[in-house]
Amino acid sequence: MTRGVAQKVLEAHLVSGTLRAGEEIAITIDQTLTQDATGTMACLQFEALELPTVQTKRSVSYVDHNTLQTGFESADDHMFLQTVAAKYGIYFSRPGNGICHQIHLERFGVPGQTLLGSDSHTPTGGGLGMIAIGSGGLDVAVAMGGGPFWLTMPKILYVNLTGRLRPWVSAKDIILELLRRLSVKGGVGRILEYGGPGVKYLSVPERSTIANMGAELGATTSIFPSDERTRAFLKAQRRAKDWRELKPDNGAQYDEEMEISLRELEPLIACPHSPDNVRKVTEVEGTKVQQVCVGSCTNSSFMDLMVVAQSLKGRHIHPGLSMVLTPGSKQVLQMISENGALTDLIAAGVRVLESACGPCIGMGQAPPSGAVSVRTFNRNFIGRSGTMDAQVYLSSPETAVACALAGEITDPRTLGPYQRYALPKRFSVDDTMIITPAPAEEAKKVRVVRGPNIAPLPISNPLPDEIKAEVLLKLGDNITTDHILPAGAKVLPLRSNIPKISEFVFSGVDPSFCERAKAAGAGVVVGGENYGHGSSREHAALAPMYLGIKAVLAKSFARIHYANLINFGILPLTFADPADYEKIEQGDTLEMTNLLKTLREEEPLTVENITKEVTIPLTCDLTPRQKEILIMGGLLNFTKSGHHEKVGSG
Ligand code: MIC
Ligand code: SF4
Repeated sequence: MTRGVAQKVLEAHLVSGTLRAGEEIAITIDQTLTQDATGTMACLQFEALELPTVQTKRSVSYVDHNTLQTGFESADDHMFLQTVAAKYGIYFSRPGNGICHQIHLERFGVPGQTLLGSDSHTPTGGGLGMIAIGSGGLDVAVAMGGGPFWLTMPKILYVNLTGRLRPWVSAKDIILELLRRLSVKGGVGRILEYGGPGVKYLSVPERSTIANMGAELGATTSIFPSDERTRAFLKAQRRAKDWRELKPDNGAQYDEEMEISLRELEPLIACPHSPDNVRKVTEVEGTKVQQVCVGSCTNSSFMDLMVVAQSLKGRHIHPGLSMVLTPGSKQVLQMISENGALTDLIAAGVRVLESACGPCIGMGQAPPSGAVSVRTFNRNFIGRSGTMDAQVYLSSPETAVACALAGEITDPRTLGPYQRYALPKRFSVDDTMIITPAPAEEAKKVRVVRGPNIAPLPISNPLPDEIKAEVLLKLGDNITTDHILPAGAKVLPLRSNIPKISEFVFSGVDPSFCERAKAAGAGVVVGGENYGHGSSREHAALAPMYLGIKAVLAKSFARIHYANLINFGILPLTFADPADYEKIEQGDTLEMTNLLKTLREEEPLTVENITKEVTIPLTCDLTPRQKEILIMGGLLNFTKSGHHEKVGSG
């Protein structure tokens, strides 16, 4: 049997099922990653499992999202995370050390291993040849406890890269081209495996930019082979011993294939308000720009920042705009400081912030009203920047710096000669901002510090046999988890406090939602296609659960959110006929009876619209394991009951 890279890594980790697209499989997890905005919940959940220590090869807890510390909340969360890490054998990356995905590449990722992270951009690790998957925090907590990760085996889409990029065209343009072709739904149920003659021209950070934004395609993950370029990267990080080769068999077979000719690509840009609204930069040239942001886990590597610094050297940003920079990690910041590039950036008028997510998650630097902001980030959902009517564009660092100099959207090819920055022979390695777990004896003595912002985990109840509830909200297609539960400087510090954060559920869509849900006591939400795409935040399931949401009815769901709904005992239901979406209005009362028997005996699922007097057939794609989780009221109850060992070969 001839296998590709993804199949090889999955096969080596398979503990249940067979690698046939559509089948439920379980894989062992070598490494986990959490970040502060999802990590406090994951840690509370891990504590609830009552295990003495993590069971993975390596678990790392990062602080990168909530570093603004506008009040005591986030600082308290950091203390909580640090002490939990010390107690349970988790590496702790301190605030200021940088963005989880960037650091994980630099210091921890290992080709051929599996990584599960409570952040949707965890697939960044695919640039190193890992099967790296984003999930809700509870799935990560279970993996930290040694449990396998369950997923539906995706189709494998082979992306054959041919030729070589031309000057001023970079890795970001490759993934923008994929988004242009496939859309934000195009990767759902797929792993993207990259290969072909073009791969050897891409360094690990470039590959990781592409793998990172596979999340925007809705893909389960993306993976590159591990080759000499991978070895060079690990060697430069002084981790040559972590390298192993990983390549597809000759004639490897894939479910689907496509080709991208790198030579033919031009600078691309995603226009407001979706990462797949991609145009050629030349098509939107001349649009005035008020803000340029460089950074985020997509484009904040040393090489990305060097392209920007070199282009700005001896020049100044346009007076009509503000430019901010968030380096990906302390390593990157230190290196641009050591080689003088930081001086060039500062001299050019760039506002340099700390190494963190920052403006990418709306933690500061909200653009002015109605402003155009060009960002090297990965998401431009409406309002995510902190300004509801801002027009956010996503581009490569090359395009961003061209815009910064001209004050308007500009094709970087106008900037003159281009020097693609080569991978340094040596990165500056200094792990002093990573706290290594203490020996078990010492760890036992650690007292976990819980500030007042850390509220206890809300309890989810077993599934009732009957649900009768009002449709509290009816929404359209492509609802993101940012719609369901926004982030930003006001809301993000409340991630450890479900009662408080639940007040913001759907606040950008319908500010009365929380109050109405509380008054109703129970409710249903109706959505269109690809409901819940974007961030992995399980709060987008947990907080609605807290408000009494019993079911979400949609035309289709995004993978991570679907799993999160199940994990917190909310029924994710799909219309058998998408046209039936029209048969429900906000305010209607829906009823489902005999649920337990229907689920267990695989009888046809229907929902009764009592208001409209119609019966609506539903499809049930739930696996036996997922049904059991729902019936028990969520994954925590299920795991604690020891069920995960019994149910599920699916
Ligand atoms: C994001 O980019 O939306 C985030 C913030 O990193 C999220 C995680 C979160 O909401 O905490 C993600 O991508 O999963
Ligand atoms: Fe942080 Fe932005 Fe990356 Fe999310 S997408 S992990 S907020 S940098």
